[in-house]
Amino acid sequence: MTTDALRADLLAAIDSATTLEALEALRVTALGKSGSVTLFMKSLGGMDAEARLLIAPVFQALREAVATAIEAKKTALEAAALAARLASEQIDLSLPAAQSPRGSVHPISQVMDELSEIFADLGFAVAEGPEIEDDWHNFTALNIPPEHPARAMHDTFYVRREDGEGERMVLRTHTSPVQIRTMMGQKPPIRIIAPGRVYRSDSDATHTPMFHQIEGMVIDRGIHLGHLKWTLETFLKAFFERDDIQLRLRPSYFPFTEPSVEVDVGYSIVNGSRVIGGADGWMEVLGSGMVHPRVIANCGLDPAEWQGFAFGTGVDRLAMLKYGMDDLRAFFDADFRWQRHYGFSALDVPTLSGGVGA
Ligand code: 2NL
Repeated sequence: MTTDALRADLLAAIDSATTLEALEALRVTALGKSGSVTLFMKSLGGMDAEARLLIAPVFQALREAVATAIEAKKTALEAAALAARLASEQIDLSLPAAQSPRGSVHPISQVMDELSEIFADLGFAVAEGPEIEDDWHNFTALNIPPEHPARAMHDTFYVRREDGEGERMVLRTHTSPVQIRTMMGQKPPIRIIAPGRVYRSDSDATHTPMFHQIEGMVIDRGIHLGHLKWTLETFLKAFFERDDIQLRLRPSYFPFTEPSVEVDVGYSIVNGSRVIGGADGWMEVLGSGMVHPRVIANCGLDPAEWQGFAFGTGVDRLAMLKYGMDDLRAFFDADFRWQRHYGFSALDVPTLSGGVGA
């Protein structure tokens, strides 16, 4: 074959290659060790010097033309492959979200956000602390010394360190240690809420080993039961979004408050189930009281100068009451159908102006 014919054949084959693999096979056939172009180059060695001088530039031009054509085709095929991949991986960010699976805000998160919004408006900051606590912050500082019968009431989970060294820790049984840490760490006046996970070794239809609590505390000069009652009434009206909320305060006992007050709220029966508001009966929703002077002293404050009130309640229970769920365990089952039914839109941020749950 003449070099002109070979050149025409190879350039046509290169031009019609559709994949990088086919092009590479062509390169080997032409420019490889025993490729057709290579064989022409090798034949130069058998020529006399005069002929070689004449013919060598022709062969070199052939090799150059084929190599250049392969390189150009390779670049084009690679560009086409990239364009195809980009097209197949394209996401249309303007597609409506309703066409994709949607997440939702869990009712517990929603209620915690509502509570934060309501108490922020009353001047309370949100405080947080560790879920693995030491005995002093969870019990002793709260006027629950070792051997106190209230410790048995708490069904505590104990955490032993692997190395067996140091103090035995507990999973906090309430969020009160957060208030203890706040009193130790900053000067009054203090107005905080402490929402979060708490743990008790208890499990049945109405108890889960992990649940959510919110506590609130005010420490200032001249604080009395009247401040407590007004705050709880204002909070409950905002949370349940109605004005006909009736409170009944009953004397009670907690080691960390004196006096201690249990708060019942009036409910009415609507379509056979209890709804907060009205006065068909009373339901217990909060525990509270005046912070025990010994707790204030344990945190390094003078109880003659500083007084306070505190309260606590279950977030899961508040959510069930407000949004009409009847089984606590469904909260933690991660059942997508339940979450879709009871969940909230991520864009539905609670605001006082919108009615908190709106
Ligand atoms: C309930 C009752 C309550 C408190 C929590 C508290 C915290 C400190 C000092 C005094 Cl640091 N008290 N918290 C007070 C009364 C009741 O919770 O039934 N919780 C679910």
